[in-house]
Amino acid sequence: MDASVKRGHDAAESGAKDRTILAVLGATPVFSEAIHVGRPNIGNRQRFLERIETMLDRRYLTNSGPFERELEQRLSGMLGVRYCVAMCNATVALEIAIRALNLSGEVIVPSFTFVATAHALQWQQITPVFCDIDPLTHNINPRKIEHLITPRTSGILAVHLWGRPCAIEELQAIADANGLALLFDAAHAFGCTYGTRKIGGFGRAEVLSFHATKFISAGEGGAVMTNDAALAERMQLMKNFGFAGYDNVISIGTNGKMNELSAAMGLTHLESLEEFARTNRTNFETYEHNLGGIRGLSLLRYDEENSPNYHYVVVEVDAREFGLTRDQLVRVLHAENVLARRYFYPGVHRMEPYRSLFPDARHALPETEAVAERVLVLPTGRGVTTVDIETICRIIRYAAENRGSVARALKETQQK
Ligand code: T4K
Repeated sequence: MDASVKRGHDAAESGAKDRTILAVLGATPVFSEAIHVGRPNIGNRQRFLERIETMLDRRYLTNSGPFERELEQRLSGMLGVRYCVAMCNATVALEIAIRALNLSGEVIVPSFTFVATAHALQWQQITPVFCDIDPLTHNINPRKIEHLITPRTSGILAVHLWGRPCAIEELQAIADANGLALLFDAAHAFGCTYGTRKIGGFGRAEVLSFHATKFISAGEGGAVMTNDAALAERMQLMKNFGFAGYDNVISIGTNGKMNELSAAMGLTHLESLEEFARTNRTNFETYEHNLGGIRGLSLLRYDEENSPNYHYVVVEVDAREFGLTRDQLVRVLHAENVLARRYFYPGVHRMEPYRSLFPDARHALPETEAVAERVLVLPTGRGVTTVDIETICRIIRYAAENRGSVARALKETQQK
């Protein structure tokens, strides 16, 4: 047994009443090594290494190589979407999709997302107009969109946060009624569905991420999925400087290509998708079982109907009920080497350049502000064991049971 895990066991068995059990109260951290959110899932090493050998043998490393094209075909087939344009990461994929869709002026977007969603707009002088979320789903609230539409609005960029699908039909109806393009940031939603239909085929296009921390990773990587042939063609051109053949540049472009190393990793990891999904699900269930009954702590649920990938384990801390704030709980966990993350705190509208550009944005985003204060993402994936998770849950339970002494200890260390 791994030493850090054994320590977790020992700590767990010595009982909840022991007030010195938590590192913030003076104990040794339960985990000797950091337990991360976002540790990459690693698939079959042998298959990956074989692909690398093939890549080296054929001396084809990038620029629409065989692995990149194979990945595009695999993704189109898997998701039932006509075209897939693989890219170097989801941020560039978003930028290219936005440009190829001719978005301009203003685009409505949630603020409760990773900053890349808004940056992809602002990067090309399009104003992100932040829309509040539904506190239950954490996704953009369709009922808050219409009053944000102005003559300058060209689109809606919605995010399937945590892999849970947006209210897609309502969003499409609003987009249609107002002549807006609907684009989805599906960075979290690979493998998920909206009812029986796979995420990837909705709106004008959907953008996937294959970053190291994602469900299926290519190290760095992304893709745009679309059923629109002309759009796909524009994006294929744009991701390769606008080249339509040797010496023939027919549009503005950039370098958005996925290299063969990443494509080889993406293909390999796709072969382990079922296994990764099973691990995520088991981890989620372990959290569910072990966090049950802690007042003021709620685990965000997934709807089986939407084939969740369970890639994010998200809890919400109600400070009044739990007895500690979310940030105090973060300090408790970090002291134990559990690097839980406050995604997506403090909300994009509170990050630069948006904070300076739109200093009053928060007034229209009460749910975003409240959720960003409550949410905590816990470690999962193949890098954590069931025992790790049980130990993390015990730490949280102890913290709740000893909230008074924990709060005092945290205050003292803050004052020092
Ligand atoms: N849209 C949405 C909704 C997104 O969430 C993202 C990315 C994007 C768009 C843009 O996609 P990409 O352009 O990245 O394809 C991480 C990821 O870097 C980012 O991809 C992801 N969302 C976001 C949710 O999380 P950070 O700043 O938290 O990354 P970092 O370096 O702190 O990594 C997280 C943890 O993972 C660390 O504690 C260490 C661990 N880790 C990380 C890497 C890279 C490892 O153990 N091994 C690794 O190789 O943003």
